Parts: sequence; structure tokens; C-alpha cells
Amino acid sequence: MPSAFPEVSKIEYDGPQSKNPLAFRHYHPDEIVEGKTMKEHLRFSVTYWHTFRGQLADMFGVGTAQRPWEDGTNSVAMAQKRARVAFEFMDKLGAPFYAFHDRDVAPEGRNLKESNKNLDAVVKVLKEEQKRTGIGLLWGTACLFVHPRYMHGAATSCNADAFAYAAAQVKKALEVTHELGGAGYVFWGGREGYTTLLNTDLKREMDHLGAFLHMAVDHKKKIGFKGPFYIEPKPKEPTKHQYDSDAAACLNFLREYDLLDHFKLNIETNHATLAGHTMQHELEVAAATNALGSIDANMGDVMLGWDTDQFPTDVYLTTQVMLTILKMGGFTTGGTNFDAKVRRESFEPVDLFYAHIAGMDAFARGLKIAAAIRKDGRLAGFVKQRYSSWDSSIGAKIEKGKVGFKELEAYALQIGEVTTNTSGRQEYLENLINEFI
Ligand code: XLS
Ligand code: NI
Ligand code: NI
Repeated sequence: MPSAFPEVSKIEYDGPQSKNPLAFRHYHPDEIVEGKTMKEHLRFSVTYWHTFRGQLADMFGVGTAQRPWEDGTNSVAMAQKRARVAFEFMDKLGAPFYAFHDRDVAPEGRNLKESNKNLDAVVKVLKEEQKRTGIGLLWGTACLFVHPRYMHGAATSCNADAFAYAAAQVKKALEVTHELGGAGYVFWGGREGYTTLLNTDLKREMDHLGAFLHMAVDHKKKIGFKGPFYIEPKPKEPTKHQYDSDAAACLNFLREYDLLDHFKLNIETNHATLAGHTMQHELEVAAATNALGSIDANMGDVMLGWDTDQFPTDVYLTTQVMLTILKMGGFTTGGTNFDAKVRRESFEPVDLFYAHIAGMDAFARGLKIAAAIRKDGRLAGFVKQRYSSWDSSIGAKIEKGKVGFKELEAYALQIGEVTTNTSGRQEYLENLINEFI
């Protein structure tokens, strides 16, 4: 097969001074940071749906993407050819992982049987290409939101037939992920929510979602898939309200339905901001329950209120992300999945390289900066000091559960007033971070 990107050779690390736009200035895969290589820390992953299926259409206009390898059909042969193009791209980029929905990689057939057969035909090629390049599957997932059968949702549909069909689709997607040695499996509830409560039995829908996820856990055990399940929170879009709206809502749902042992979270920046949170807030909430599994790396636009899925190029953002990831001890099965698409105006194939290089360099910088901040120690030292009243006397007694309201009343009467507050020093700390950027 002729090369799809003949003008691009393997992207190499060229150092911060490089003016070569098709080189890394900061992502240096073998460089050691805090005892691990950058490659091991960041575990970059390319998303199949945006990078190889995105046409760059928007709500007002058709796709603009130039993808010379496409023949305009949605055939299995085209899907197989596209898979080889994808691996040429990822191999040249040096991305160690990719992620897909079942229907991104292979076309939906006339019925489930045909869809499964199509998927198997493409999985065969994916397997060959994984073997040839050493690139692995970070996670697989099932697309339960595009087809009209899921208009009312999948696991939360008012129609039991749609639930059943979705279960069959997830069963197959899970088996295929397992076959490809996937490190994890994602559930993103695109239409698991509602558009109006007037026609919705919220409690019944949530119960169904809980049951669905338990069936998935059972099937995972049955086939011997060892990777974690991840839930990917998002508050809305395409529904008005999605049940797994943010990290806290997901964790509460998992607790309520006794699923917490089987799931971690896959946190996406633009979903966090849609929910009115920062990415770092969502990461910290997940990490606090030991449920931070993986991230979908992208960013939104402050001027636009939707999921714009832009490549993450904001170094302040990647620094915050990496501070939390390093604090929780780094990724195990998870990674940095670029759930991001080039802008509609960036329509040439080479833009796919520029975009990923930009994201990878921004994360490499975030990693290096976060490691430097941690090595410096002033930030962590400040936080430790800020809570030092808890390390001895009354604070230590409260933390150890040795006192109740009665003893605390006696203590308050004795001190008379709180005179020991210290400054939060936000501006000082913001300037401290800027020292490293
Ligand atoms: C959509 C989601 C989706 C998931 C995978 O907003 O980010 O792409 O990552 O289904
Ligand atoms: Ni998204
Ligand atoms: Ni995502």
C-alpha cells in the first residue's frame, strides 16, 4: 500500500530550540522524569473517531477534511485500508496507544450479525498492525449514541429492545477489546440521560443503567478480561442532562449500585468545564476515591459553550493535570488519550501531525514543569504548613476521633476566639507556579 503521509517521516525529538514543526521540542520519550520515562508517564493515545473518522463538519457546514486515502465508501475494504493508514500515522507520530468505538473502526451492517462480522474483519487488520508496530489499544468502547435505535438512550432507553441491542453491542465490543489486548474499556453514556423530565422515569432509567453495568462486569469476568472499566463523566450533550454528569455524580452512582470496585473514571477536560468544574477539580475528586483511571486530553474554548474538543495546548492546564497525576502516583492502565479534533479550518492531513505534536509537547512540558514544582517542594510545603494545626493538639485529637462537640465546646470557651488563621497566599502561589512555566 502506498504511504498516506509521504511527506512526513518519523517525528523525532529535536530539542526546545528546534524550528522544525514536524519535530518534538519537549516530548522526549526516553527522558527520565521522577524515575520513569516520559513515554511511560504520559502513555499517549490517538482517538480513532476524531483523527480517522472526523470529517470536520459542524452544525452549519459540511466536512472540510482532505483525506486522500478515502474512497468515499463506507465499505469493509475501506475500513481495513483506513486501519493501515491509522497505524502509519500513529507509528510515525510515536504514539504508543490508540482508542476506538466499535463503529469507528468498522461499518455498521444491515443487522447485528453483519455488524459483528464487519468488526471481526477489521479487527484482524488491527491485530496485524498492532503486532507490526508495537502500538497497543488503550481502551475500546461501543458507540451507543449515533444509530437511530438509541434515540431514547441505550441502557437507559424507555424501550427494552434498545437496552437488549446495546447489551449485545457492548458484549461484542468487550470481546474485541479483550482480543486486541486492550488495557481498559470505557463507558461514555452519550444518550444515557434525558431531554425532558415530562416523559422520563428517572429512577427506573438509573436502575437499568446499574443493571446494565453489572451485566458488563459479569461478562468481563466470564471472558477473563482483566483491564479496568472506566466511566467517562459528561454533564450534557447530546442530552440535556446526562446521568453520569461529573466525577462526584459518577462515584455516587457507582456506590449506590455497588459497582465501585469494578470501575474507575476517565476524566475529560472539556466535559469538566461543561460541568462547571476545572479539569483539576475533577481529577482531584476522582483521585480522592482512588478512582482516577485515565484521561481524555483536550480543551474547550472560553467563548464557546460546547464540547469543542480542541487539542490541549495550554501549558498551564497540562501542568495542573500532571501535578495531580504525579501526586496520585501516575497512570497504571490509563493514559493520555487525545479526544480532540483539528479545527474545521485545519483540513489538510499534515494538520493531524501538527495537532498531535502540539498536544504531546504541551503535556511533556506540563510533566516537566510539574516534576520541577514537586522537586522544589515550596508548593507542597506551603499546603502542608497550611494544615499544620491538624498535626498536633486539638486538630490531631479531632482527626483521631478522640473528641466530640462537648470537648470542642470546652476548647472554644478556653481559647476565647480564633486568632490563629494564616494567609491563603493565592497570588504568591500563582506567581510561584509562573516561576516554573
Ligand atoms: C464524547 C466523548 C466520547 C467518549 C467515548 O463527548 O468524549 O468521545 O470519549 O465514547
Ligand atoms: Ni467529549
Ligand atoms: Ni471522551
